[in-house]
Amino acid sequence: SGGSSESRGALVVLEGLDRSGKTSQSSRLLSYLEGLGHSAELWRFLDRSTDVGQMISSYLSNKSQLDDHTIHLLFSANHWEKRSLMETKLKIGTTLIVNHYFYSGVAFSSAKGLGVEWCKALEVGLLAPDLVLYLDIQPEKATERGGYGDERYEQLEFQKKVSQCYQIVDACQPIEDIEKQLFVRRNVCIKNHIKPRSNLTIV
Ligand code: NYM
Repeated sequence: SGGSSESRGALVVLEGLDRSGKTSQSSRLLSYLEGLGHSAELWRFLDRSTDVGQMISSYLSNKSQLDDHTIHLLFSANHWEKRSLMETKLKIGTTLIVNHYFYSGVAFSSAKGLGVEWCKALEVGLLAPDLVLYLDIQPEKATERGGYGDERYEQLEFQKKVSQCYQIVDACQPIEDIEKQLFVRRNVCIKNHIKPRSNLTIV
């Protein structure tokens, strides 16, 4: 039965700042799954193989200038243009391990000051992951890992902002501060009717 939760592949997302180790871990995960005889593929966003991906790539390498909203729309379009292939693969039983997804879309764009709700709205309707693995690294530590390249977002000050926008709650803060942050997030979830997932669901 095509889309049943038993036969479909899983959508596994690795998230985290640049140089958090997503690529290394996802290729290890891929080998592991293949070793167990699973059908699995490694994907990444941004996906530079498409026309939209090329536009984003040229923006990131400072070859073109784009307004912040416009680049967010392009990143979102890059997720959307892969949606149907993603769904097809999952339905035929292929597990997808995906580096960066709309969480990065929202985190990187809201770090520039765009409204979180505006950023999120464009991603509603994409396929919801079954599992999100967030690789937590301090931005300062990430720069020590061989340094960044020359892409636009690969700068310490910006990565610090992005890391706050991923909304990971630091459990070492005062108890009232943690509660306050969880309260906001919980209410966002309730408002958006987030439910437990079994079959393929959409955001
Ligand atoms: N990025 C990635 C975004 O700003 N928005 C998105 O929606 C996604 C998927 O693009 N610094 C950022 C994160 C990276 C950059 O990704 C390029 P890659 O595949 O790590 O080179």
